[in-house]
Amino acid sequence: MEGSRVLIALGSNLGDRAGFLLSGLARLAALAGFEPGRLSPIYETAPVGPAGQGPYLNAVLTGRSTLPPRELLEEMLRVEAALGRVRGRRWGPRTLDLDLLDYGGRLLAEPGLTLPHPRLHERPFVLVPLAAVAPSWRHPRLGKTAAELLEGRDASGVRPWKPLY
Ligand code: PH2
Ligand code: MG
Ligand code: MG
Repeated sequence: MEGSRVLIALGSNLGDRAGFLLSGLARLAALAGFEPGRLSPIYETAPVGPAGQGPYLNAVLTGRSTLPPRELLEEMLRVEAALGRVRGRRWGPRTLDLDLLDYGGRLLAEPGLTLPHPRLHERPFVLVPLAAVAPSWRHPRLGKTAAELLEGRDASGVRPWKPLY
């Protein structure tokens, strides 16, 4: 497949967290117009946002998309909904969150779709798996790699989760 290289962040902190991440991956892989590349290791991460929610599992997936960014995003939202995502508080607990981090290095600022993802550069729970799976990727606006963006940040809340095999 041709298409554009994309990066997707996966997160879950409710129920069978690893099951949601892997079901999300399987549903993304089944989309016409999206081809998965590599999945990072899974990390267990301290929740950022409202208190009283449990720890997350987070990972980052690389892939290629022939769907344009908005259509890919809509498919991602459908996958979230199919896996039981109910939208509540901003940054509150969720069965599956899929965030489009980057779409071929494009810069975009539209309602509901900012590229690259506006907070990725300040979130160790994204940067650690991103650095593991796409070490040479550069932030299209800031010009730094994920490893460079991580420098000086406290990533102590991000720990490797138990290996799946
Ligand atoms: N996602 C959020 C809010 N807070 N914290 C962690 N550790 N991991 C997440 O994926 C996460 C979060 C909003 O999407
Ligand atoms: Mg998110
Ligand atoms: Mg989201």
